[in-house]
Amino acid sequence: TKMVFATNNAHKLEEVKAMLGDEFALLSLADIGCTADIPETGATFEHNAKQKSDYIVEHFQMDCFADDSGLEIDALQGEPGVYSAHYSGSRDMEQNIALVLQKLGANTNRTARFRTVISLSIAGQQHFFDGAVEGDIISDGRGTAGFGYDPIFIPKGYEQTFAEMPAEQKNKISHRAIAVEKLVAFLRSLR
Ligand code: ITT
Repeated sequence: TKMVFATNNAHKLEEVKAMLGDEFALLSLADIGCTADIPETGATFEHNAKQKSDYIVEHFQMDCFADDSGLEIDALQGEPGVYSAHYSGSRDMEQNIALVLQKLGANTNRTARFRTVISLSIAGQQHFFDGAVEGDIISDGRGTAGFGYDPIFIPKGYEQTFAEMPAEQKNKISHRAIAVEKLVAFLRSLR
């Protein structure tokens, strides 16, 4: 049986498909003919992830999961956090990155983390899986791979930004990879 991955973000879909491989079949929102802009109005990743998976359960009655994620910067009291996708008021990532760098200015505290919460609804049951990766925000973006804030984030213990790494490497160590590993372990335990 196939699960819906409730995302409108093509990069997330591509990353998660690469992580799952052939073991679990996914349907995208396009595959099920869902064109809605699913509301996300909560103050936490958990709340927003569950809103997205609940929407699919309510309207399509299918097993599904959703990913809510973002970048938490310590010197900005955890912002952009749940506002990561439209921090500047627009979804334009050049503008969002520019705002983050402007707010950080010359602050020497550059520590941050990416967080993902996955909300899974399967057979009427609700489950959450999370992942985080610590790192530092640099002052000038580098690299063209990945998406979102990847050009300004260097994971701890590495020298390249997520946007400089090959996708296979980001997909081994990312916040999303950690959450998806937990999801996969759970799905295997159901078999
Ligand atoms: P869906 O809600 O449709 O899944 P979205 O892009 O709106 O897609 P979120 O609400 O979870 O997703 O917003 C997360 C934002 O955080 C995303 O748009 C990026 O700007 C950023 N982000 C999340 N994961 C990231 C990653 O792996 N690398 C870089 N930035 C990421």
